[in-house]
Amino acid sequence: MVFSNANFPMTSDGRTYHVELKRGECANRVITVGDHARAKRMAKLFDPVPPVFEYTSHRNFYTATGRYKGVPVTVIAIGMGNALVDFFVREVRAVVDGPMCMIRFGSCGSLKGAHVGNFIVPDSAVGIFRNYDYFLPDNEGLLPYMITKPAPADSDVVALLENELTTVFGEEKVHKGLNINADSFYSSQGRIDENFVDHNEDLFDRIDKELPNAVSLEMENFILYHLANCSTTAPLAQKTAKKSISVGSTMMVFADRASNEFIDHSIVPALEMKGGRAVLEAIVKWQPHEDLHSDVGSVWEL
Ligand code: R1P
Ligand code: URA
Repeated sequence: MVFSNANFPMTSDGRTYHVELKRGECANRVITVGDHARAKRMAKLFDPVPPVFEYTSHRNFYTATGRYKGVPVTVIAIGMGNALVDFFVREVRAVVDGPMCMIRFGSCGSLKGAHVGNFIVPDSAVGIFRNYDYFLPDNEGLLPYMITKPAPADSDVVALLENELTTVFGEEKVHKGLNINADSFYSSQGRIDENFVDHNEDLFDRIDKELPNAVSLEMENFILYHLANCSTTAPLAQKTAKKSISVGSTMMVFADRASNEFIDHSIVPALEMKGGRAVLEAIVKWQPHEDLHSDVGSVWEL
């Protein structure tokens, strides 16, 4: 592929560099997941018509676009961690006209009350990032982990998710609260690894004190919420400060950090199908207040 523009590389037919989608291949409603298998399972729930458009980029972003109950929707598997969220949000925003709704359907660890197989719907997220400077010899006055201020989800998206998931799984299995987005599955989620100096033995005490309403630990939501809150109305007409991405998320509890239980992976496919259907039901009910990307020439055109 030949790319022009080092600032935001694109092919002559408008494919972005990493996600590799062009206009008309991504819908305004997008569900992002970490795992390809989860995305492929969700794409099986799409309507039979039009046929599902599938694309895997050279950087392993997997996209499926189609319709669910007649509404255009995309699911994208991005892999893990903050950097991949940045690629996904920016490159997808660049090829879609109109307001967007982005929902992450992930997995997480739970801190209190939520058991393996339960669902979390975070109304906000903070980041906990390893403070690399602390691990250098002159670390006076530094802490080994940095905690950001919270970034909020959109209350309408949170309510849609909560409502659909509660209907399917029952109130006792759906938990709201603050999510922690760590930059590692290990050190900044308080896991002890004797092969490395991590200085994280008291991280859970710090979380208890500083983030008493935290319910979950995962690796993408803070960046997703942050970028959505920084979004503008470009590329339509001219750039304004108006936010153009509505955002929310839900995660299945894979690790109960209080009891030290981890999910039996044989139950994951069924849980993902049931949860995935609830997420699709939520996203198609999202109400945009402006025109969406034209159907004409798109992969979801009927
Ligand atoms: C770690 O196992 C991964 O699982 C969670 C974390 O956020 C991280 O990406 O989410 P996904 O299952 O969506 O990847
Ligand atoms: N994903 C995470 O990031 N942490 C967990 O404990 C489980 C899933």
